[in-house]
Amino acid sequence: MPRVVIVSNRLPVSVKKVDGKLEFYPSAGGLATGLSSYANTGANRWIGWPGIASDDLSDTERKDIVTELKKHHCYPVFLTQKQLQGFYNGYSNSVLWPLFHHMKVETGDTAANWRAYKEVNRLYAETTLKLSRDTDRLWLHDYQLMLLPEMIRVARPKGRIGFFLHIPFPSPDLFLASSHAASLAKGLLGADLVGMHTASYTENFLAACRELGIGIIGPRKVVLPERIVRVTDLPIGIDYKKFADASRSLDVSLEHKKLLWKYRGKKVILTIDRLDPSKGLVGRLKAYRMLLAENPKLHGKVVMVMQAMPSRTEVAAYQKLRVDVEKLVGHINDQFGTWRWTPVETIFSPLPFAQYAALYQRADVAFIAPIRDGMNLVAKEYLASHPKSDGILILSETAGAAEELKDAVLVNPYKLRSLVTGLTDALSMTPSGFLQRTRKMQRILRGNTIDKWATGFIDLLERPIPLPNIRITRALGAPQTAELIADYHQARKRLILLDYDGTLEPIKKHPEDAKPSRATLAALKRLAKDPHNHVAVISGRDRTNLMEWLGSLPVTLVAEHGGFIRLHDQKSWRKTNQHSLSWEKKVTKLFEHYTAQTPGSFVERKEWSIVWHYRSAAPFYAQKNLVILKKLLKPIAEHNTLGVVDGNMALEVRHLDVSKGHITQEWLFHDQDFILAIGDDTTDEDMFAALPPTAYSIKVGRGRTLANYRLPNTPAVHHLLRKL
Ligand code: GDG
Repeated sequence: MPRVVIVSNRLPVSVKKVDGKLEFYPSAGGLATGLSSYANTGANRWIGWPGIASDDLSDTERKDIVTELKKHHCYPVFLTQKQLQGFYNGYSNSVLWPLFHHMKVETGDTAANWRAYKEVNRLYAETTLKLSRDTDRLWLHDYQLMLLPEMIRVARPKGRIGFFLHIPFPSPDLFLASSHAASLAKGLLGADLVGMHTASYTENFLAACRELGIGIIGPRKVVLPERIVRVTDLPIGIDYKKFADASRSLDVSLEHKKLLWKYRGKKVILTIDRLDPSKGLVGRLKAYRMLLAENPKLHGKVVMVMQAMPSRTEVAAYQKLRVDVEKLVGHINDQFGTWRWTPVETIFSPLPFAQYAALYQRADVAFIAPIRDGMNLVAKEYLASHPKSDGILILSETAGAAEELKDAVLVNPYKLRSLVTGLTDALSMTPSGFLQRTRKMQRILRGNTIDKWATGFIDLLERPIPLPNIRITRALGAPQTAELIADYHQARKRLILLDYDGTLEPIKKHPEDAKPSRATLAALKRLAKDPHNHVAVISGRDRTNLMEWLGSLPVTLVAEHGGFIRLHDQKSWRKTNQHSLSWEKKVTKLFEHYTAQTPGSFVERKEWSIVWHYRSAAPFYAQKNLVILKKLLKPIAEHNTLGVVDGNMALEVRHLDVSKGHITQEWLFHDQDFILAIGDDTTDEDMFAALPPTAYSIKVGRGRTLANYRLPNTPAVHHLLRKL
């Protein structure tokens, strides 16, 4: 087995100085807790920062740290106060963290912080290269080290490099708003494998690469000129047994007994988090306050235990959060508390395992409502801590964990009412009423432990990436254009196939706004006038729409991606195929369900297909539900030979025998000596695929394609058409 070298910002063992003496202790936080059992095997190494600034250390102390850490297979990267300020507090936690959690970036986006981020990533790269061999598998972690894969790749072109992002990958438009988006994305693409917790995060990343024009984007991969990068979702698991068996330990059962006595007769609502703005602590307190205000009968019967481990205490937003949380807790306790009852109890410090494991066990309800969270291990640990399946979990639908734990009481953390309803529901349930749901979630967690996750990642890193079947597509430059024009003029029987939206007219937010411009009408009229030409506009639009806009022109119109045709010299339309649409009901129901959950999206029903448009929907919900919809549609599509096509901000389901490819094939029997086909989206790929190699096929814009040539945009298409 090749050796694995893990690199992360923090080591799983931290150092602090107490009364001038070095003390070593386990680091808190998701990654450290999760991977330490995997890394402690001795065969592997872990490189990272030991948690103390190097300015505070003498040479001897540094040596002592190196020696002690080596016993845990850990190797330190020493950082100065100044480096930590710019790289960690500045760029990582005041820019990347809020940006990736869809929160406002208020401070930190300065040139100096970005410089520090690059400098420290370089330091990690140098240390990693020094402490690893060419044959090692390098596993790099998280948002603090996004430039690291590329930096290592330059020095080690053949190295095996994996990267895992523990936080969400934001919606592409938010990510692309960062002036460093391209550097960050390219940084990640230095890896062979980029892993993230959920499919919607990987889709976001791929969409961002597509927008940036980096490589060719395939399903779960980015094809670069020299390498292929696999991009996959691999949700992190937990050490299930550790929590499930905790009650067998004497320490834990002692703590549990104490809690049973302390909270006798009360329902305990538990929150455990790092004290972090993304965790939604203020929202949870407000919801609890509203719950108490609306339900006097709960007074004295419930208690909220809020453990919030201080974190990133040098960042202003985190300092403010502590003040806000304490203030709100004070208000709630003043407003509702009595001498016998404190409605909210807080613990602002890390706890030993026995104490927080006991809290998990005692809690009737875990109230986990982050605003956004890569995964959230606490939710999983809570469920594992209830072997009798008697715990009730409230979970934000915006936490990565919600994609696996669908049976939790799901809440929308942006809506106070949803949080209050979640609490009310959870408190009114009996554990036995919730038993089946908890059991189901526990089964999922037992099947995906942290060990399986880690070995799964390394196995995937080992696996070769199959080369996709991609034709080489060149830009249609001046020499190619000249050749095309010469061929056009020599030909006597020409076929010109033009897509409409995105090809003749730019894509508009509302499809009805994309009326044909004067240039489009003039180009079509001029081309159609030549008796040697057969011009067809092949569109996804419906017949009425095409008739209204282009019906007066002597061009062939093809509606609904090949479902209907009106020939240039005829008035009426004909159906190109006869198929029953028995699948329609099922698909419509699915689409309608997810439209309700994706504000701004809508369903369009065409004669041959059903389309879910999400261009105007909130990107977070659109991306998330798009992934779910695709999964749910797969079996229906297979059973009914349907195509599920990713269009331009739209998902279309249609019969496979109805496509631009089929209609294109119908025409190819007419011995044309010149064929030109231009299109911009995935439905046009069917048309390109059906063409003979001698045809000129042109893809408009970026993205993977079967076309031979590429033009950048609609003005370039018009420029070409004018030359014919
Ligand atoms: C990042 C992502 C993702 C809690 N209290 C104590 C303590 N903990 C441990 C818990 C849990 C961990 O801390 C917290 O993990 P989370 O996943 O909830 O959150 P982040 O720290 O933000 O982690 C997150 C994770 O990475 C993994 O990929 O899930 O989305 O933000 O394991 O048990 N540990 C100790 N004392 C405590 O008082 N020792």
